[in-house]
Amino acid sequence: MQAHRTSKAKFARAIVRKPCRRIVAGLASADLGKPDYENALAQHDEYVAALETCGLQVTALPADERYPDSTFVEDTAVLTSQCAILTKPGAESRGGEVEAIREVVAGFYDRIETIQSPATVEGGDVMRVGNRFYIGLSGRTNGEGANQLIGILRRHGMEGLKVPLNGMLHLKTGLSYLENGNLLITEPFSEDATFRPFNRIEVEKQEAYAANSLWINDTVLVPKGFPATRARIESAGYETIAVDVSEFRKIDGGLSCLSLRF
Ligand code: CIR
Repeated sequence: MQAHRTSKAKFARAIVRKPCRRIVAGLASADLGKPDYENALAQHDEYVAALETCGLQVTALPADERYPDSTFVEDTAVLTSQCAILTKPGAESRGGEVEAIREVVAGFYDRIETIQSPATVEGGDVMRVGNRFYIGLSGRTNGEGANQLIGILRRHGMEGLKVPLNGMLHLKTGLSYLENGNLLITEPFSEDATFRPFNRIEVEKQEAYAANSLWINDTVLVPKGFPATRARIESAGYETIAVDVSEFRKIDGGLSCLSLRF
């Protein structure tokens, strides 16, 4: 693949869901403390404002108290230029979130596909590069899930490629495609031949969280507090907006997880 020849995505819309009070019970891989609900709400507002600054029309769904992690809408669907694919979260407590997003997605897409059990896929494991989708094999996305997703993508004229992960929550925990052939990359992937064709922008170990940055129409949202990564992204020619997502970080959430862009 010639990374620099991939078609450039342009997004017009985003779907987000307000954090619920039960966000304090969200899944967490490390003990970074519980998110503060009020702060999470304020940070979410700031995030939505940043999306709007990038020109997106944002559909904001109400909080859903049934699911503590429901603000991380990215994991519930893979939205492509051809179809929407509803996922099957690997985290049991998150299964019901997909039904809750189906109707919203149906308002924007005619063609809706669904990942079927026992397959599991979470959107955080799916990184789009033009018509190719890199799919992380994680604790949340299994081989059967990747296979089903690849089958669906093929039927719609796109392709998928599996990427084995080693202990990382999601693929996009450690990689973000910034379009124009530029890939933000962390150490576990630096030597991976799969990503050699890209212009790689390395994220230092101590700033690894900032590997989950978000390209939107040529601006890159970067989590607040990671100056080295922000400077590198700016050196690559992008405008950046720093967004404070520290409350979401406590439960392994980042910038990409908080929205579906299309
Ligand atoms: C979870 O463990 O499912 C949530 N606490 C965090 C989900 C983050 N989602 C993402 O990176 N796409």
